[in-house]
Formats: sequence, structure tokens, C-alpha cells
Amino acid sequence: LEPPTGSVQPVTENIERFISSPTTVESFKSEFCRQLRYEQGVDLVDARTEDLYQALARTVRSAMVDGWIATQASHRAAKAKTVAYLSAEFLMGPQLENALLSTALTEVARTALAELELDLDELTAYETEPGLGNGGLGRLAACFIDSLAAKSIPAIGYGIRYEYGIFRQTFVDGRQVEQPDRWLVKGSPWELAQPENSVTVNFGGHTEQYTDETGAPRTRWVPAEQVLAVPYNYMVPGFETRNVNTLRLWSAKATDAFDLQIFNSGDYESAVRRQTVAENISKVLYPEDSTPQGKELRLKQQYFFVAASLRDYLDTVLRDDDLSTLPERVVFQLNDTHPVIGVPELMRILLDERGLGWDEAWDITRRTFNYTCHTLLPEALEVWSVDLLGRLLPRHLEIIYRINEDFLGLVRETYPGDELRVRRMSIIQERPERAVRMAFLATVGSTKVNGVAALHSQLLADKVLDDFSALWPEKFTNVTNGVTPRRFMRLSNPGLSGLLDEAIGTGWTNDLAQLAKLEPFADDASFRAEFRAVKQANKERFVRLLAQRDGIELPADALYDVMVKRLHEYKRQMLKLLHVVTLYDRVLKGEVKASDLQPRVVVFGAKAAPGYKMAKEIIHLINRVAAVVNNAPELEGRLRIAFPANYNVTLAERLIPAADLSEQISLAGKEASGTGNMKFALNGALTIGTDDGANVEIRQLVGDENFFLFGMDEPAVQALEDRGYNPTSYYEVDAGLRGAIDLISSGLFSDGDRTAFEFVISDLLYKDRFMVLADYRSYVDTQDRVEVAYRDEDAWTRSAILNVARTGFFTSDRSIQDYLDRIWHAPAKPIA
Ligand code: T68
Repeated sequence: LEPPTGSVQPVTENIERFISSPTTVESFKSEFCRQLRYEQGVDLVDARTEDLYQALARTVRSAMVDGWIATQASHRAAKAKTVAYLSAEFLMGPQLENALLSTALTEVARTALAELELDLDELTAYETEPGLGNGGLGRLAACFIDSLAAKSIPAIGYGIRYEYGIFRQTFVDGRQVEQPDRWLVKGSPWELAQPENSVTVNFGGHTEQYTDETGAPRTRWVPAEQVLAVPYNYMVPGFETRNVNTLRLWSAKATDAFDLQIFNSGDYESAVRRQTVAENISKVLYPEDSTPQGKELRLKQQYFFVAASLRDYLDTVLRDDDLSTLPERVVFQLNDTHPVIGVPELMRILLDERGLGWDEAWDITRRTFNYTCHTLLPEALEVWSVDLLGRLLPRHLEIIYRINEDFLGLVRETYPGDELRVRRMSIIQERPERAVRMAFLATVGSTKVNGVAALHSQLLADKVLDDFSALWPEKFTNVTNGVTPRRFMRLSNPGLSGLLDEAIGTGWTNDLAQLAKLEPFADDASFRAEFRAVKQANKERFVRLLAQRDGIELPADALYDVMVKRLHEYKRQMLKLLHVVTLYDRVLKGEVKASDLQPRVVVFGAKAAPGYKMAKEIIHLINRVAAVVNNAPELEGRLRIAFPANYNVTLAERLIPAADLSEQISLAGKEASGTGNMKFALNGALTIGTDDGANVEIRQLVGDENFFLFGMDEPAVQALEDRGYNPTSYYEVDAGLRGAIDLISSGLFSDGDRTAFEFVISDLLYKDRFMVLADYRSYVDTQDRVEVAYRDEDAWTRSAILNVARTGFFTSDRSIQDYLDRIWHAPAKPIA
């Protein structure tokens, strides 16, 4: 056989004579029917919705392949600098509509399906989303890869293909019960497996010293265990560009060595069991969103995907022997500390495999990594015990020790005699156990460290990493988060999008600053009426969905007051609930007539980490209060609580466009940024919020008159903490607060059982770490102002329009531009 010769070009021409992308109604229909018959193996008349969905998804996927292949070829040929976004989570949401939008095939698909007497919207609604993330951090990664593609930046997302994503939440007697998310059982039509590009990942064993051919002393890692990492590719199409980037998720598989062992082994059963252990690595997403448990399997997950990704980038994408120019070819962005083990891993590759000296290896490594921090809570900062790390990754621990030794040398040199500082800054903590502080390792091993909102970055530099920002002030920067307007406006809010297109043209979708052109329309009465009609229609659409999805019946004619986010004490769902109970209490006490209440639907959506007792108790309490309030004759239906189970991206896309009021009520100084807050403002909801995270920037942009600010700011919180916080004192002096708490303790929401919610209530009264009681009065008074403001339809609508007009800043396209300008410096490479 002749070896292949010549360039790739003639082959491509050949192929394209025989096949074509399904971009017309006729070719779309034909590809769809081909998929149905030859891939699904069914006839149109026998096809179930599942078959139709699979065929449709694969048809749309095939329309992205040409751009995908061309993008990879072009970036490789150009030796383009690539952004490699390392994230343990990508919370992608449903894919079909977004793929159709990016390929501009929505109408083609609709018509093609209609000609087959099928309905696009029905098939779209059938899709189940992959829940490969916990919340904000994972969703941010998904928004970022969307924007990277839209801006034609060469980029790869690297993560884990969990077999089970975030659990499906159900309620049983008002309590959260978790069900496994088996999103892969029917297969995912969006992925392309590439087993031929699998890589081996090692664990355990020991290290040994030896001398190489040149007589130089070297170290090598002799691992004890191997796991195969199999890549699954997802195409990430860009809006209004031909570029299609890649999201590469890794799945763990036992190596052939296992099969051999099984074959040769007398103990078949235990060999198979060991195989299962290997494959467990990518089995399940850890559902804790802020309190890492230090579990061995989680560290294995982290190293597994990072080692596979570095290997993949160096061997498959870069294919370059000379790594001295690595920082010009790639930038590894660490999405929180979960991928930080990549720092010692790259060092190990450079030192042990490529034979570089320490200084050169360290210089390359440090210039290749950057770190984004997403938290301020001390308990959320990851540490790995030296014991565990040394057992799983002995060579990496040695390298970390050496990094720390050099680093502390620098600290001692800079601050002679300041041993207290040395101890504070050490990458290795001594107490309560010897452990590696991953945020410190990330900071030392990166060129830039960023927080995710202005206030957060400031608090990072002034509090969490203050010693490091004193040492390296230029290392610290801010990149305020953003959200993709494709998914969270254009797709999720077609009504508003149509209105915007008419008013300011269609250019806003990838240039969200253009929303500013909407500003004058706030004073246009007929535009306001149209805007209100869109909001009303969105409420009706949401009401229909909830009736169908959850059997929850709601009035569409009400103020939609929405709090959706993970259940966490610092986010203060309890504060929202105390407000609701206060409204009820006022009516019960005859202080307010039900008929004077502004009809209001309070929507909660929140999952609790399965092991987080307080969060689960709060969920139970919300559900019990809902059961009583929703049926209380005294309220005449004017106050309703809806708590649909299993809040996810799919539900968010329907709920956010229907919201009037966005609840962003964390204790100041605790929410790093928030991104839901941005989605609500962009869809014309007004925010009631504390001076926290990105709320600060939202308020600055929309103006005080279009934002309901309440509560203590961060310095006030700090001052109160320093003075000594006593929650009971607030209970004692505030009759409204006392009324609400006493109502909960009275047993009214628990069939007379006065102790049912003691766990929650006594914590509030005697601990209240997040100062719910301290902010209660300010919150409730501000809610009373909301109620008055909402009654002035014109003024409210004006504010809502101004929220849209003034929040274009919060597009993730702008966040990505900031990363490019301040951190990545990777130019766009649009393909022809
Ligand atoms: C969130 N963090 C921040 N973490 O809480 C939020 N953590 O303020 C911010 O807007 C968002 O990140 C994006 O920057 C998270 O969502 C996690 O989900 C998480 C998951 C595993 C371990 C730790």
C-alpha cells in the first residue's frame, strides 16, 4: 500500500463531492430521515419521540462538523495560541436550540420537520439537559466557552464526562430526596467518542532516583495503578462565526492491563471489581458546591481530568517537541482550585519526561497557568491532606514541597525574620493536619489570579490572599463574570428579543453594549406597553409549564418574586422565607387586609447538598410554609409560594424571563459574584439585593432608583462581627420579626408540632452566622417599598427597561474580552 502523500486539501475536495451539510430544508429532511432509518433503525411511522429527538439532534450535530473540522485544522496550521479552560464542571444546559441558533438552522429545521408533520418545539421540549455542574461555577464555564467560540478564539474546554450529573431533586413530604441523574442511559447524541485518542493516567506507587545517560541525577515516578481516559468531544459552535470549538470531557475506563489480569486471574470476581474501581473515577459529580469533603475519589477525579488534558494538549493538539515556547502556545485557566494539581503535573512532565532543569520548568509552568477564585468562604478553600496526596501522587507531593521551599525562601528574603508570615503563607498547612492549601499553590503557580466581581477581587486581595497580594500586587486582577446573551436572552426570551430587534436592531446578540440604545424607549409609552405585554406573556408561558411539569397551578397576574440558586445559609433563603411569613402574619393579625396585598407569587428553586443538614431543613420548612400559605383562606390567594423541585438550566430559561423581582440577598462579603442576578436584570427584572458580589456593579450601572438596595454592607458586617453579634437582641426588639419566628415555632406549619423546626430556629436565634436577623428589618421595609413601586405600572416598567438597557456589561463576551486583554492575550482566529 502506498503511504499517503500530498496535502490534506485534495482529499477534502474529494469528500465534499460526495457529502454535504444539511443546511437546506431538503437536505435537512433527507439527513433527518437517514438518521432515523439507518442510525436509529426505525421507520418514521413507528418512531417514538426519543427516536425523533435523537435523529434531529444528530442531524443538527452533523451540520456543525464541517466548521469543527475546519476550525481544528486552521488553528493547528496557524499554531494559534489556545485558551485551555480547565474546569471540573460544565453545566451546559439543553443543546438543541443553541446548536440551531448557532448554525442559523432553526427555521430550516422547523420547516423540514413540519413537512414531515413533526413539531420542532415538541422535540425541543423533550430534551433532558446534561447536569454536569453544581451551580454558578459550572454554568459560568459553559457561558465562557460559548463566548470564546462566538469571538472566534481558539479554545478548548477540558472537563469530566460524569456518568451521573447533579442529582435529580424530588420532594417527599416536603423533604428533599435525591434521585440519580442517569443522563447517559439513552446515549447522548451530542458527543463524539474518540477512543483512539485515549490517554493513560497513573496513580500511586513510589518515586526513585537514577542517573541519566549524561550522568545527571533524575527522578522518576513508578506508579502502581493505571486508568484509561477516553475523550468525548462536544462541538461548541459560535454565534455568527463559522468557528466551532471543542469541549473535551474525559471518561474513565479500565486499561487493557485489567482485561489481561482478569483473563489470567484465578480470582475473576475481584479482578472485575478492581475494574469497577477504575471506572468509578468519572462515575458521579460531587454534589457539594462549597464544602469540599477531602474524599480520595475527588482528588482522583481532579488529577484524572487534568493529567489527561495536559497530555492531550501537548501530544495531540500541540504536537510540538519544543516546550520552551509553551506559554506562547497555550494558556491553562484554572476554574477554581479543582484543576490546580495541573501545576505540579506540568512540572513533572517538564522535569521527568522532557529533562528540563527546575528553573526553566518552573518559569514555563508559571507563565502557562492562571487561576480564578470563586469564593470567599474559608470552608470552601480546598486542602488535600499530605497523607492522601502522597499516597495517590507521590511525585507531585515532592514537587509541591520543592515549590514551597523555593517560595518560602523568597518570602524570607523579602520579609527577613517574619516567621509568622512564613507560616501563614506556606503552601503546606500544619494544623489541624498537614495539608496542601490548593489556593496558595494556585496563586504561587500562576501568572494572574482573579476574582469574579469587583468587590470579590478586592476582598480576595485584602483578606483571603492578603499576604500574597502584598508580595505580588501585579498578580491580582478582577474579571467580573458575565452570562451568554445567546442562551439567556435570544433563546430563552424570544418575546423580548423580538422587541429589541425592532427597537435597536439585531446586533445586540453579540455586542450587548448596544442595549444602551434602548434607553430612550423607557420613556416611550407604547414601547412600555409592549414590554409589559412580553413580560405578561412570559409569565403565562411559565405558568403553563409549571402546571405541566409539576402540577403547580399559579395565577399569571401577580408580581413574580424569584429566588433561584443553590440552597446555602449564606445566600439566605431564610430571609426571603421570613418575609413571606411576615406578610402572612400581618394578615392573620389583622394589621393588613388581604385585599390590600399586592398579589405576589414567590418562586423558590434550590438544591441542597445531600449532606448539608441545615440546607435540607430549610427546604423542608419552605415546603411546609408553602403548603399552609397557599391554602390559607385568610390570604384570598394573594400570596403564593411555588417551589418546583429540581431547578436546573432548562427551568431557569423559562422562569427568568417571567420574573419581576430578582432576589440577591446574600450577606455582604459572602457571594463572590452571582450570575443569576445578571440574567434577571437582562430580562427586565428589578433586583432587591445587598451590596454584595456583582450586585454592586449592577446597582452602579442601573442606578439607585432602579435597584432595591438593603442591608449592611461588607464593612458594616465586619464591624458587627468585631463588636460581637447577638441575634436574639433583634428578635427581642422587633415585633415583626418576633411575629414571624413565633409563627414558625407555634407549630402552624407543622401540624401543631412546635419542635419541628427547632433546628433552624434555634440556630437563627443563637448563632445566625450569616446575620439574617440583623438584616431582617431593612429587608422587609424594602420589600414594602417594592410593593408600592410595583403598583405604579409605568414607573416600574420604565425601571425594568432601564435594567435591560444598562446591563449590557454583563455579557460573558465582555468577561472573555477582559480575560483576553488582562490575562490570556490570545488573538481571535476566525476561519474563512
Ligand atoms: C460560584 N461558586 C459563586 N461553586 O458562589 C458565585 N464549589 O458567587 C459565582 O458567581 C460563581 O461561582 C461563578 O463565579 C460555585 O458555584 C461551586 O459550584 C463549587 C463546586 C464544587 C466545589 C466548590
